Amino acid sequence: MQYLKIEKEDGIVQITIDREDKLNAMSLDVMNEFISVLDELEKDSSKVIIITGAGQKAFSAGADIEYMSKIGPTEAEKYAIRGHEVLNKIEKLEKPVIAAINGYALGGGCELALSCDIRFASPNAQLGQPEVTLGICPGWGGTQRLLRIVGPARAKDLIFSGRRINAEEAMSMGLVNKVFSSENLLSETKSYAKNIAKNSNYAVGISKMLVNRGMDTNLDTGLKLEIYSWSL
Ligand code: DAK
Repeated sequence: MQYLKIEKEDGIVQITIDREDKLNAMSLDVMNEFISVLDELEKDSSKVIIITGAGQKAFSAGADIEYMSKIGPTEAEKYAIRGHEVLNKIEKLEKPVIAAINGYALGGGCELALSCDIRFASPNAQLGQPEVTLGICPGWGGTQRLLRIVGPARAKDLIFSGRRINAEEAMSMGLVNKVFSSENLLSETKSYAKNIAKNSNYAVGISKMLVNRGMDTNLDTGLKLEIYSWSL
């Protein structure tokens, strides 16, 4: 791995996007490495995954603008699809994934955090979907996942304006679960992950699936899925 740093301890896996000089922007190489790691995590005995960014400044400043400005249509399509594959894999992974947002989480960086189950942030975090300011619309699920997490009015406010919000505002709208000081963000996230890891992997995984599926279905179907999960 060149761009992802992987640390494993007691069933907790920390994935750090390691491109500090580019504010952890996610190029195609970063996305390809994510696929390899997630493929492994689907099968191994790890219990909880934490995603964060290297350094003190950024979780991820988003898709790699420099890379996007240089590629043609074929690579652009590959890049777009890859991004969706990564975020879908995170969402569908039958293990909790926690984003530890230690600075900028913009565009694709915010969308990466949205695909996680829980979001913790440090006070210097800045979240936003600035794509419209670049003449594009969010492309890695921002319109859909943000909608489901904060509701249509807030999602439209953030997407139409492209404005950045701080950790406190993000928490007030349910976009961030909790704010920890920059020094404690990772240790608190790990200790939270360790508490989850004490529980049944199977039960936590099924619960994740049920909540996720429940957001996209009606109550009757969601309740039937819950009943069905007991007999699995
Ligand atoms: N990509 C590539 N490099 C980036 C970057 C990014 N997103 N963000 C920052 N960098 C690089 C800078 O170019 C700079 O590199 P050097 O010049 O030093 O080589 C280095 O990181 C440090 O950045 P700054 O010097 O700008 O640092 P500042 O503290 O002054 O500013 C900033 C921090 C976060 C405010 C600023 O860097 C910034 O505004 N960055 C861009 C943030 C942004 O707009 N992010 C959204 C990207 S668009 C789609 C799929 C996905 C997407 C769209 C479509 N389809 C499927 C169609 C996703 C789009 C996006 O994510």
